[in-house]
Amino acid sequence: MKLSIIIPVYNEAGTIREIIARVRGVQVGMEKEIIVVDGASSDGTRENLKLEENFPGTTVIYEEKREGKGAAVRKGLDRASGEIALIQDADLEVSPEEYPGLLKHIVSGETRVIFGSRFLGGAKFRAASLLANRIIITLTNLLYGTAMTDVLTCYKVFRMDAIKGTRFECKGFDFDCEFTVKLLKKGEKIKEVPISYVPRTYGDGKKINWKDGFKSIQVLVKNRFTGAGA
Ligand SMILES: Nc1nc2c(ncn2[C@@H]2O[C@H](COP(=O)(O)OP(=O)(O)O)[C@@H](O)[C@H]2O)c(=O)[nH]1
Ligand SMILES: [Mg+2]
Repeated sequence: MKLSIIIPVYNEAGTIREIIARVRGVQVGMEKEIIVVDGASSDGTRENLKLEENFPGTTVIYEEKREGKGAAVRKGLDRASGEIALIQDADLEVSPEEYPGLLKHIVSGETRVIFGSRFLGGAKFRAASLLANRIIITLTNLLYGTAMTDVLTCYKVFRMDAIKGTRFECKGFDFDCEFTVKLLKKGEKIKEVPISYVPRTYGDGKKINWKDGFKSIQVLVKNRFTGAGA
């Protein structure tokens, strides 16, 4: 089996090499490939990626212009050759050392889709982010009859066959909601396990904002009332 790790990155020169090194270092009991998708970074991230792109098992896609995290993840998924995929942000908010704990539930055949839940992990959120996350989670559960505890988590791990035939269109941070609800609509059971999470600040380079929250809400509502599996 092979694990494809997709890393969307935009202007993370300070952390991109460290996160790649940590991803390479973690033992997951299967082959790994790393696919980095750079959204036309301008802060030295590209130069850092040049130093990483020739390592075996590493692919770097350089976008000509920034299209959003969702677009980057989707491009990465198109290139993935593993049976299992995992999304990894390029900041240091979550820890690659948690991969084995996430993967074991997929490898055992217990589930095809697993989310790392920051809420189950007891993470401390900043007030605005806590409110936005809670609104998205509550709305998801109300509209889709689920009991999810985290939706916007970056740690989404899944067998590629679980998304086969599913068409995604969101390009920004709203992709997280689209991904979640399209799988739910297909009848996929999403299992959650606790993960640790150390939020960074906008000063540290956080990019998600309120506009993304509103777009995400639209995606949740729209997909609830359009055709099954659409
Ligand atoms: N390629 C690409 N990556 C992006 C873009 N916007 C954000 N990212 C990356 O997506 C990840 C999540 O971004 P972040 O601001 O930390 O959002 P949060 O963790 O959801 O609050 C980071 O690795 C960012 O560098 C984009 O437009 N293009
Ligand atoms: Mg982040």
